[in-house]
Amino acid sequence: MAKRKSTKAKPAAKTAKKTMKLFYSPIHGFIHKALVVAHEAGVWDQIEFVPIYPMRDGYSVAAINPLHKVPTLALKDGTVLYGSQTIVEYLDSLSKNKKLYPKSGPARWNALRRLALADTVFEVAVVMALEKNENPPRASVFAWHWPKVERALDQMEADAGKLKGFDVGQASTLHALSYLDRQLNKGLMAPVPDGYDWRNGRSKLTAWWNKVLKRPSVKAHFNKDYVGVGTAEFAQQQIAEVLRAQGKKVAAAASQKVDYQVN
Ligand SMILES: N[C@@H](CCC(=O)N[C@@H](CS)C(=O)NCC(=O)O)C(=O)O
Repeated sequence: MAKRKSTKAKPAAKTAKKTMKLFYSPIHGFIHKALVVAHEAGVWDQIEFVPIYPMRDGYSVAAINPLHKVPTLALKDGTVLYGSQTIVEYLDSLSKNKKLYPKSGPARWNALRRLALADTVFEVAVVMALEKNENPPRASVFAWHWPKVERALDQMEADAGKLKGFDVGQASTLHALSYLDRQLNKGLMAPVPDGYDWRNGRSKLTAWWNKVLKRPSVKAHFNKDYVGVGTAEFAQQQIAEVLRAQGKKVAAAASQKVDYQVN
C-alpha cells in the first residue's frame, strides 16, 4: 500500500512546538486532504508526522484507534480523532486563515456534497485496488464500482466550472483524483479501460487540477519525501506517548514489535 523507500523520510523539526501527532499513510504521489488542510489551516508546524504502513507488522495503530486506520490524529491530552472527515474539520477549526468550510447556506452544502462525492470516489478506488490483489479478482466488483467513478468524474467536471476560492470539497477532490491516478497508472480491470485518463474530455476539471497543484498546501507534500521518521520503532514510540497521555500503562519494549499491550 505504501513504498518502503519512504522509511528514509526526513525527521520533522522542532519537536517542542508539536501539539498533535498525525499518523498517516505516506503514499507517494497521493495528495491527502488531511495534509492539504493542515497546511491551509497554518498548523503544519504543530504536527508531528508519523508515517504508518497499516498492512505492515509493527505499525498497528489499533491501541489508539479501534478501527486501525489512518489518518489518526492524537492531541496532546491523549484525545484521538479518526475518520479523515473528523480530522480535517478539526484542523480547519484551528485555522486563523480563511476557513475551508463555508459557514452556512448553499455554499456549505455544496462544499460538503463535493467532499462526499470525492471521498466516495476514493473509497471505491480503494475497493477496486484491493480487489485487484485478490486471486482471482472478482469482475463484478469492477463492473459495479467503475460506473460510479465515471459518473462522479462527470459531476466533478460540471462542478469545476463553478468553483470559487478553495474549500474542503476541493481538498477532497485532490485526494480522490491523485489516488485514482495512482491506481489507473498501475492498471485496474475491465470495464476500466487500459490507459484511462480522467482528464480526457474533462477540460474544466483538468484546468482546475493544474491550477490547484500550484497551491503551497499541495506542493508541500505532493511527490516529495515524506515528513516524519518512517520506522516501526518511531511509530510505536509515538503511540506509547499517546497512551501515556491517556494515563495508560505501556508494556515493556520487548512487546513493541507488533502491538502495544495496554494494561
Ligand atoms: N473512512 C476512512 C478511510 C481511511 C482508510 O481507508 N485508510 C486506509 C488507508 S491505507 C487504512 O488505514 N487501511 C488499513 C485498514 O483498513 O486496516 C477515512 O476517511 O479516514
